[in-house]
Amino acid sequence: MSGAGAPALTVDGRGLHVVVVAASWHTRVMDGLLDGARRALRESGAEWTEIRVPGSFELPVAAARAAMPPADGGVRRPDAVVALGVVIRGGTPHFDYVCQAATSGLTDVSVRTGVPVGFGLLTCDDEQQALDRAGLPGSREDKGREAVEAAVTTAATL
Ligand code: DLZ
Repeated sequence: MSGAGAPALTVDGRGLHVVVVAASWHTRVMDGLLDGARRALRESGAEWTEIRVPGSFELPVAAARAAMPPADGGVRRPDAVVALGVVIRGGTPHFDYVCQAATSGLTDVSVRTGVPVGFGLLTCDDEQQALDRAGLPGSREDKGREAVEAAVTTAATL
């Protein structure tokens, strides 16, 4: 984890199954977030599957489906979900609506299901802010990794 006051986590995901839900807007940043998440999952020993959706607005419904699979579908309920997306401010209030919907929707999924949801949604004023946090070569931070570390640690603790 990074930032003032961030904890150093020991991340052990052995025996855990994680679903990564990822939006598709802003390809370069998303590639960084996904690679950071994959590296952290691999290092933790967790198994994972990935679901891609078009935009960040669609992250909550994908997280809900993942956390609440149909009872008779033969699908294992995951131990954690990790949501990855990037929203960049434009010239209209659309940014605020997408950020608010994604944030409250993901919180709702987590609290209602009891499945930890790692919050890897970047909400940025411009692309450079997002690239700085994308876990790419030259980035200051790796928010994909951080979202995995938080979700896996919480799942292993509960
Ligand atoms: C429409 C839209 C816009 C303008 N910007 C973004 C963005 O920066 N990041 C993102 O993940 N999604 C964006 N979207 C798409 C919405 O999330 C959503 O996919 C559409 O409104 C269709 O429901």
